[in-house]
Amino acid sequence: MKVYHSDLHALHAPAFEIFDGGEKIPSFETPERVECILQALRADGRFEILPPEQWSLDPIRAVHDEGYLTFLETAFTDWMREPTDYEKTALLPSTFALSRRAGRVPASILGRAGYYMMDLSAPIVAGTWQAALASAHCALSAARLISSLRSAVQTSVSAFALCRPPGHHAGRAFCGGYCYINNAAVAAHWLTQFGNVALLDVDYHAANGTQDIFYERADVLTLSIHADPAEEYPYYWGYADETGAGEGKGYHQNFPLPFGVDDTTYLKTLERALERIATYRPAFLVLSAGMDIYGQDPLGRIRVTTAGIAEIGRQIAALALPTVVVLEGGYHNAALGTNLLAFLEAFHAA
Ligand code: SP5
Ligand code: ZN
Repeated sequence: MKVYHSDLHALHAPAFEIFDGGEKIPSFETPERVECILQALRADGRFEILPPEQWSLDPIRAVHDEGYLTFLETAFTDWMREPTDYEKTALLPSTFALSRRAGRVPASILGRAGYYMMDLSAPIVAGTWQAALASAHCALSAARLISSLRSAVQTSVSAFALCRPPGHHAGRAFCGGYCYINNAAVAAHWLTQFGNVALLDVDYHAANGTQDIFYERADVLTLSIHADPAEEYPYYWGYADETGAGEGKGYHQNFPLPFGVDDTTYLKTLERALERIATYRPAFLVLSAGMDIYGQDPLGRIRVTTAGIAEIGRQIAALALPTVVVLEGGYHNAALGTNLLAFLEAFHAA
């Protein structure tokens, strides 16, 4: 299986995040995550690790707001230019734009940070923009590969985008939850030039950014299985009654799960999601694959085992669709490689 990976991910390495209760902790989302995964992929021997291709900004502009992208690109430099009596390593706001009146973007860098950031777990550091771009390029390159192979071969094809930073919490005009550019959404939109796309998100957290981006579209069916937002981050999206709007009515589906669910319950829920995808008959599948559903994950409270993760992969692969697997979360570094190999096992070409 081909894997797209860029060394540039390491340019994004925030030293901290602001956790619950305002606690300043080392970021859970680290460059080491990718090192763990690469090590496992190399040891397996069946993966061909490739750098992403060059891309213009157009496919990213197609799903993100222009002002937001400019903010991402320039925010760190603008922040560094602000005179402060302390040393700056990252940009985070201390206010949030609850009313966020469309178009009224403050000139101040801190004002813009509050406008475009949904929480305190997506600090912008020196290399964030470059790393986020490279991450999106990995997803796009994987999408191009499966779109080109699809016409050439009979069997379904898959590729893995080793994306970091992750993307599914990033909406059209906001970052949050370690996410800046919505890699899976960028790939899914790019693929719509060839046919309809289903985007299934199995990360532990609700795919709020993906939901935001495609909520009014019928050409990308979005589904997310996750911990109940009534109890878990991202709290304000991911409820079962959010099913799309306008043209997109009926083309978004959330599957909130209570804390503590095991493999059996998870797989039953997955079955419902897969039935919906089968009915939709997409030309492509984009998978937002977060490994934080794993029972031992430090951020997760769902009890899926490594064997469960393998079965989830098998069930999804049985759709036999050309598939881009996009990495999202997963913070139990010691098990990350093993879990990802288990998940990808069924996607290797027969
Ligand atoms: C891509 C991804 O997985 N992002 C996750 C972002 C989570 N942000 C942390 C928010 C803090 C939630 N507090 C949970 C309490 C756990 N006991
Ligand atoms: Zn997650």
